[in-house]
Amino acid sequence: MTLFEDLKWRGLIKDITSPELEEKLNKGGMTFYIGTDPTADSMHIGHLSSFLITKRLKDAGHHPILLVGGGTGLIGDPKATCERDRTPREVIEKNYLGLRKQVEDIFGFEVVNNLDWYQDINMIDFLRDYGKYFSINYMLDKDTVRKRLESGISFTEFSYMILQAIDFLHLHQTKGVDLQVAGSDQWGNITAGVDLIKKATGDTVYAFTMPLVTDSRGVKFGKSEGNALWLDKNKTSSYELYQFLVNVEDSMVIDYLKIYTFLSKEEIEKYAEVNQNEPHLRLAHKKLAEEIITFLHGHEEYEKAVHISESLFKGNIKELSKDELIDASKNMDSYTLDEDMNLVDLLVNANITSSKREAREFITNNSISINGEKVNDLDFIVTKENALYQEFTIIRKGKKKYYVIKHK
Ligand code: 545
Repeated sequence: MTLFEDLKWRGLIKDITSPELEEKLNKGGMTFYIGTDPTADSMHIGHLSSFLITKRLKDAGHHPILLVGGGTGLIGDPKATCERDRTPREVIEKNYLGLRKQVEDIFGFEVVNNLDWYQDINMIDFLRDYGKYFSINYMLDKDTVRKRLESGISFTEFSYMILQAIDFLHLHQTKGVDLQVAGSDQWGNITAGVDLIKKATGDTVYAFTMPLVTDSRGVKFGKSEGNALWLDKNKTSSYELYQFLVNVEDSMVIDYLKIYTFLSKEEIEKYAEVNQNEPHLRLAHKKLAEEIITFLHGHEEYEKAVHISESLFKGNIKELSKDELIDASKNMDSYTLDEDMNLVDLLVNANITSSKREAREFITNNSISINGEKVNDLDFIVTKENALYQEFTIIRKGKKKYYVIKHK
């Protein structure tokens, strides 16, 4: 398969500026860029799909440049719904540094900051040298802007597309960038750049966007969980990522292997077959988790996540190290205890059972384990000194449900 056929097969092409881009992509040798604004100091799993494209294109002989918008971050890309709050400069700066480090660590590609060239443009130059190329009708016609006319859009956010267009022009003129890639929400901003470059230099440049990745109900990938799934393992541990990935819908797991891994078509088709014939083995899910966690954090992090998952499944709490226990507990309902407490009272106070009667029932029929040991003594006292690392008591109810009791 050619690169373009591979991208199509993986469902990674939504919009494309012109058909001749297919041949240019297959030939290799284009310098391209993708940008991200510092709206947080880490990307989450929803952003990863579009950034993985940079490695796919690099592996096919193209040259990637990553842009972190230290300048555009100060302006704010208009959302379809409402005006963004103006983020304090020091927050943008902190997020910029976090994001820049993250993309450098994960991808290792050249990173640029558009604040570097904006700061040389004064207001008169901006209006004369760039504003002149943008008719108001053209700008009002962009989807995001049009949707915001009702609820209102500031001149600041209205102007955002001009900044992203200046980036494309600047990178085209200084680094020979002929291609910009992004998720589908960026189509208006990207075509503003394509059109500016045509008007200002006569050159033709290219772009393609990727579809938004969702689950079968249309919910953005990774958003179905309560908490965001960050690419920073100090925010979202490999174990939490593992739990999410091994539990994605069976109907979606093969699509996610296409989008989020570099497995070949043949390998993915093998996983599709086993996912069809022996879904209970969850081999496609485990492979998805292995590929993403290994790409992001290294294979030993994946092995640690598997170790935690297997220990919990077997109930062998005591074989977990302290930081494995901390990672495991992030997925558990928790309750803080500031004094030793009778188990029956604790089960009720921590909402593990709905009544004392139910608590006694669970204990009597051996459904409660404390730190991996079955407990059926109704007078059992949960104490800080018996806690793991004097800090955690792990309660298992039945086969699957875990709770962490944190001792003050
Ligand atoms: C700025 C200047 C440029 C080119 C691009 C930009 C950023 C662009 C934008 N992109 C999105 C973004 O999300 C916040 C990330 C939080 C860490 O806003 N105007 O910054 C997302 N982008 C990745 C994909 C995207 C897009 O980072 O393109 O579609 C999400 O998958 O929403 O010269």
